[in-house]
Amino acid sequence: MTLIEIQMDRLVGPTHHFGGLGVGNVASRDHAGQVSNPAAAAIQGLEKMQCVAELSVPQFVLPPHVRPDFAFLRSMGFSGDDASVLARAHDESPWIFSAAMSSSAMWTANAATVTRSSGGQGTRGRTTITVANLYASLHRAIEPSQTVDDLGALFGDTVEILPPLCGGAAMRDEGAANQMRLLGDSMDSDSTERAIDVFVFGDQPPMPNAFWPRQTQASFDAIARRHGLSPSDVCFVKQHPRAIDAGAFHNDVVAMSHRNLLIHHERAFANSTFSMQAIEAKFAQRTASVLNRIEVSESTLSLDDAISTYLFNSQIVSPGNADGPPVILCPVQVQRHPVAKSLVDEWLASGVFSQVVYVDLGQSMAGGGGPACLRLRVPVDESELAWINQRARWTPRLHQSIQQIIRDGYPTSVTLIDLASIDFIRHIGRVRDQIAVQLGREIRS
Ligand code: SUG
Repeated sequence: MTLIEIQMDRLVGPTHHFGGLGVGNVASRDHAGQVSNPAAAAIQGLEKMQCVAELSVPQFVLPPHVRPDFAFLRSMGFSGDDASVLARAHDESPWIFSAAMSSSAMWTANAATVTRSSGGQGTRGRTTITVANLYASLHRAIEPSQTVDDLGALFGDTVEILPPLCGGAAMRDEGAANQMRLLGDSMDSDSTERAIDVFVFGDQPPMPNAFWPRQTQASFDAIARRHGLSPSDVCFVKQHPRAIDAGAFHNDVVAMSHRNLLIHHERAFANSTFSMQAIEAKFAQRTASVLNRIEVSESTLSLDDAISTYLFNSQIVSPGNADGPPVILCPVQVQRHPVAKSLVDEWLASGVFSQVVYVDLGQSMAGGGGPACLRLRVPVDESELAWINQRARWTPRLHQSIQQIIRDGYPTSVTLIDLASIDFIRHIGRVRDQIAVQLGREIRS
């Protein structure tokens, strides 16, 4: 039985703004303080979901997180009624204010690490999810509790959802953005897919000079253990410190994978030759098949150009209605870059992909998030698929209703000062709730 890989995207929220908050994220830094367009951002994300769903890939939608996080603001010492909390936080600590307003949960690849274990400890053959703690940055560290609720509402008991790792900075974890699940063609005797999970961390020496690595080896070690993964099914690989320094704050900025395909930049990994041999050997041993690994050299596409185009953050999906090679969804920035585009053309010509779709995600890209950042992949079997909350599944009808809510209620321009208005916050709170209702969620007052 082949598993189906559902795609799960969280809709961009109405407080989407350019706070410059992303640690080691050059796009986020370079756009700090610019005027954002939440309506355009949300429509761009929705249109990407449409593209995926029209390839007959099950696409699910999560509602934006509730923002601002008033409980967080109060815990930071801003007291009084909601209007005073807003005003004080905005005036006294724009950084904390911006974090409490952030729509960063839209980058769903960071929501969790997802495995389908062939190991022991009662998790065999079951999809297991650890919600990421996102401890590396303030605005993202406030995401996990709502994410736990959202995943529970979406999946019920269909998958096992584990709480974020505790342990503070030593256990900082950014989820599937640093995980590559590689799949062989064959199955085990009990119909479990043969797969290995590659976990990519950044915190061991030699360390980057400019930026703090966001993922620790210890966190992935713990996740592999709690998910019951057997050592023969996992590889731990270190990010290249120069990649982190150039702005590859997550592995999925310099490497992409889908089933038995791994495409990466020459400078994605430390000790690259050794690490890649280890992955290939483990993949061959575990899956009895050969990994299709494509390395893009620095002389072909520099690390800086890889990061500015987000080529490696393209989203790869296998259409549900056709056999054959997968489809690649690339940011339009790839199409505009002659070398990056010629690489995609080469991969199309050689049959690595059957089709390319260029997507305009300008608003998300300005915060450092491309197509792959916006989705979490979750493998499920057919009966499990039927148990997922179908109200949250993308359909043309859901698209229409959400699009209408965005057009009627989302702002088209936002800077930090706009977010300090209590009337504005009450308005966008109602708009966010309308979306949640469309997705089958109950609204708590
Ligand atoms: O964590 N940007 C996100 C981008 C996450 C991209 N995800 C993956 N690569 N999978 C981050 O840095 C920007 C927020 C701001 O600038 O206000 C931000 O959080």
